[in-house]
Amino acid sequence: MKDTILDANFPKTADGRVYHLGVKSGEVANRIVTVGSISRAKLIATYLDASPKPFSLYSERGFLTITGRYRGTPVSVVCIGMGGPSVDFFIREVRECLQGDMLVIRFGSCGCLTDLPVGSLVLPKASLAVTRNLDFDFANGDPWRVPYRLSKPIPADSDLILTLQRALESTRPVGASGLVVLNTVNASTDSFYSSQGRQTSFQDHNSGLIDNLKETIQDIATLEMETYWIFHLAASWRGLPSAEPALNPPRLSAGPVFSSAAPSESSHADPSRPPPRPAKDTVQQPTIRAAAVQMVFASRSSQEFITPEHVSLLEAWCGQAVLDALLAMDIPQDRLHLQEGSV
Ligand code: R1P
Repeated sequence: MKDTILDANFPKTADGRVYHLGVKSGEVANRIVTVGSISRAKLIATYLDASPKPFSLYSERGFLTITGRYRGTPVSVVCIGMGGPSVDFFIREVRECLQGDMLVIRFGSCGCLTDLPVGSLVLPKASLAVTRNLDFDFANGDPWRVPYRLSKPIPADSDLILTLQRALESTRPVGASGLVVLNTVNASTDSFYSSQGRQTSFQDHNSGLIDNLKETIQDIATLEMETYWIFHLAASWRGLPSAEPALNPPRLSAGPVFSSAAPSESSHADPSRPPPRPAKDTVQQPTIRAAAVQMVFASRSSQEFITPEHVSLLEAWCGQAVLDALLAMDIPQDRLHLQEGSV
């Protein structure tokens, strides 16, 4: 750490750089694709306009942010590494640097529980979390507790999914026959191993986990480690604190605070949850809208694993499609932070 940090609550440098991503206001766009690997981020960045030269910052904590223009529109590619805690840094710190709406597409890899072939592209309609129950006695077994917990699913933004599907079909390379799959459910886990049902030298009590997931979660298809946490934070965010004004004076009529559809009350009613906050009738709050496209790298049923050549083909195809989809999503001018020409 080189710079003095001013605030222990939301640590930032004197010039407003957030502590882990290292970016500040003006260096992140409202339209964002997030990935787990540096090479995937750099590949997507090759599609950005050459001029002006994209801004790039590799933070001391290993987050890479590349912000440029795609066909004239500001877009950011953010590489966050792996797992829910990285998502938490990413969403909260980028949100802190942004005004207006935030559109996030996660472009990542996954394992598949169904018979979809490797190389399939899955756009999950929802995601749930599978987390290790830390109170379970993993060393000795525990008759009183379950070793893994399943959360309620959180839906993706349906407009963003459809836009992404269209973009994938219109950028499909000649001869590429990969499936684009909708209407499945994803599970994001807190381990690549234990909570994904892999058998290792640890006593993980997970031999029945995948069968249990298939039995209890309708339409479950993919396992990875980040999507749920993005959807969860997107759906949990209630806009700016009421003391702060929205980006611009109200222009739109009051509507639902979230664009992501809330889970249906009948299927996910939670009596302990407070009633929804009434929409503010004077200010249209900004939103976080999120979706994901997941490349099936591993089939957990056939044990097949994708080849490096196939990964290259998919990354080139999807990399362009996610940018096209972000561009096709409308964000009103008064809900944009980085305007065209400002990067
Ligand atoms: C595990 O190998 C990693 O790959 C998947 C998982 O979610 C986890 O992050 O995603 P990425 O390909 O985006 O990293």
